[in-house]
Amino acid sequence: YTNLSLFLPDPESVRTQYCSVKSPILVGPISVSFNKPPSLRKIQIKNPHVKPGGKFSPRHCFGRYRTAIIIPQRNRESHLRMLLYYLHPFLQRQQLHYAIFVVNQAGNSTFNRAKLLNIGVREALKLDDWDCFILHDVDLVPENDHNLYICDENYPKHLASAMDKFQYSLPYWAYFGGVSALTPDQYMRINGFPNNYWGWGGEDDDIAMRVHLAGMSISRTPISVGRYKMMSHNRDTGNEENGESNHKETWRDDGMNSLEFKLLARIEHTLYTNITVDIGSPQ
Ligand code: UDH
Repeated sequence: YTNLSLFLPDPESVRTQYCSVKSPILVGPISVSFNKPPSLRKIQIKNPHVKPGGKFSPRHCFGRYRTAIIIPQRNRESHLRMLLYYLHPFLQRQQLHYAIFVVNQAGNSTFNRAKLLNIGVREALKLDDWDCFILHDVDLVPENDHNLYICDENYPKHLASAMDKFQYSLPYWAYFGGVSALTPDQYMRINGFPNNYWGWGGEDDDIAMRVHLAGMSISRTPISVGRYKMMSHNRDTGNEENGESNHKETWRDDGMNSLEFKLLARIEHTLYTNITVDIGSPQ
């Protein structure tokens, strides 16, 4: 899947040096409002330098950081459009070399967020040698572009530290849901995410537990910038509460080393790479 065009010089770009460590074009707080979701065409027009598959490299300097955004998704197309509308300009202002991958669960069996994220990581690695994976819920939009979508080299990082849904603070101290950032090395050290968490709730706590069991801590974006607005939604059908406790004893056997799925399609749309998978159903 390696797309050579990503590495060939863009004839319009003039790049002689690396981008600065801190992007000079950040704006800080962003006003986010969820009116009618824009069409993909409109988003495309506003982001003319995004390449097929949702790939981007800064045009006037070499991006220092290579970031893959991975979004698990089923039946949330309007949320996806709204997120893409805000996320592409946000990532471009951060001067990242990035691509957006949407992992779509086919069929109607119970939703499995964590397994879709594992698949996103595996598929993203076929394209590039990423420095960082951002695991991103489809309904959360960042409200401050100082919330950098790059990894902390020491520890997995939790980015969604202040969601409007939780009055812009953490719902509980160990919360690791919504949006997080791990380097490929950190992801493999925890054996990725559990594949057997079907339905709503709990898998993010299991992941936080894996981080600790693998001898790491969690770093966090300060709540002053880790602000997110959530698009309101009802509980999805096929994502019933699972009521499971954590699976800490199985983390070494259940994860990237046991991941199985059927790749049904991998398509480079104008604003993102869509990966459709059959992940089976709970045993
Ligand atoms: N998702 C879909 N389709 C579905 C279900 C979930 O796309 O049918 C994806 C989507 O990216 C969503 C994410 O999975 O943003 C999380 O599911 P959710 O939106 O139902 O979760 P919610 O926003 O969770 O309700 C936030 C609070 C978690 C509480 C912490 C428990 N440990």
